[in-house]
Amino acid sequence: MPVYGNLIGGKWVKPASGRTFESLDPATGRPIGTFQSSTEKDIKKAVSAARKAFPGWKAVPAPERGQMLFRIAELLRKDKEGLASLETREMGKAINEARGDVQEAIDIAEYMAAEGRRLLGHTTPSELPDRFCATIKQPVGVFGLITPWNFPIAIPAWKLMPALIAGNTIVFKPSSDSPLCAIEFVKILEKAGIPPGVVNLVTGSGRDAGGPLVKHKDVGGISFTGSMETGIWITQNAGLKKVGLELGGKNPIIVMDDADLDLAVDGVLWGGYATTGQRCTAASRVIVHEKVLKAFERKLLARIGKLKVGNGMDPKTDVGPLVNKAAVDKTESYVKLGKDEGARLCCGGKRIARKGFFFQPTLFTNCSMDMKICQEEIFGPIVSLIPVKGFSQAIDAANSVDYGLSSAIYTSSMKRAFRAIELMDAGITYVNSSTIGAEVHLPFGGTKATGNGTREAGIEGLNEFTETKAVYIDYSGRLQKAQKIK
Ligand code: TXE
Repeated sequence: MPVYGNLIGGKWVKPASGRTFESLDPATGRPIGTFQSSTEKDIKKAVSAARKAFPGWKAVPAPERGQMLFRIAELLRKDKEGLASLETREMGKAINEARGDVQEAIDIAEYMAAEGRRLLGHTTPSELPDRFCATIKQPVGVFGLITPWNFPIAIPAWKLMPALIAGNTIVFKPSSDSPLCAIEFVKILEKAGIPPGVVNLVTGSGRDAGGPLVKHKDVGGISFTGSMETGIWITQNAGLKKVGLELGGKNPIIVMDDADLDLAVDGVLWGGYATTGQRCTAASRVIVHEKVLKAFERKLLARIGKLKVGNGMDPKTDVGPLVNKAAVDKTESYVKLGKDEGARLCCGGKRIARKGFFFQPTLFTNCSMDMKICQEEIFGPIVSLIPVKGFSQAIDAANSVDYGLSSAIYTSSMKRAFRAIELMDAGITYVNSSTIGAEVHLPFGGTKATGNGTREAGIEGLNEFTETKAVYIDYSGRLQKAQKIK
């Protein structure tokens, strides 16, 4: 079994604890590698290496940093197939989707590389004569990145690329369910010429490695994607650091009575069961106009019956395994809860008796918004159908959860589409398209419990990783006082 180290100050090293853990292939339950169970001591070393590297990296002109990001994109492109296969082996998603994950990393690397020639501030007039006013973007310093396993290359790339182009140095703590993807990704950054100490990688548990990173006084910011519980813990323990949080969703698709039902079925299948429902943007609630409920349910059931569940490496697989046994247990517990709450189980509902962590694509109907299966993030292949009487009830149902990440409406009415864009309380709204499929040049993030207002990707994605400095240059040659002070 290969044993992998941490990357600290440009060297691959073993942790102070001497302890290790294994990452499993969720399709077989077999281990694919042994990784370091790091602790506070390792985090301290990594932060110190990142601190040492910071002045040098900040001094590299941003366009030159951009050249390195372009090289990263090129290397990712060359190794796309290898990385996608690794991803499927380590976290289970269907190979075609894994390719999409690597593509997203390529896209964000190129997008942020080009930012090296922009990183725009703005100029603005002064209230005084002979005074020039502008803003510039500056790096924060050492940034801690804490990531989940569901997009084990794209999410780290979404954080690393803007952090690097802005001139920050990094300590990256990936999920213990996808450490090998993180390691192979970081090796590509090394190959592209990112100097030693600029990106450090420390594997280990959330408590023993993630916690000390969040609390470290020399870390200027934390960017986190994961569960709401951990996100809340981070805000309570990060002190005055800059914190960016992306904490998932309970994303609705509204299907109106004037919708193209076949198109809506395509959207629900893709949004609800792709990545085995383990996307923060997964369409876990489908709010259907009662007039078309029966027809929609029938069409959807027929298509769910055709989904092929299996090892993600098989190109015919639609639905891969869940990430680990805990995820299977959690999904199963929500099936029981749904039945107890009075929802009608239309199909699925059971773990699949074979090696690995497989669960049947599951559909509940007759659901209501007060049910826990309609309120809580399950992160498994469960979709709930919620009947409504009309548009305003549909909007109320869509908005009546704690989260506000993605949302969608299927309708042929322009008026309803624009109303929904206005009224759905979410960071993202799709019209006649599913809740998943974000593009890297648009901002990604949500309202309410989905986060703390930060956005990733797009131009807005740079704000999380930069400080904005206001600059005043007086060329009058005399003391000038603002606010009309004589
Ligand atoms: O998340 P955690 P898990 C949701 C989803 C899923 C559930 C649990 O509902 O079923 O969370 O998944 C690190 N200090 N999402 O257990 O625990 C941890 O090591 C610092 C939604 O994977 O939040 C990992 O690197 N770090 C989601 C990362 O946080 C800590 C994606 C995420 O782990 C820490 C994933 C601590 N105290 C899960 N505790 C989305 N938004 O897409 C844990 N970590």
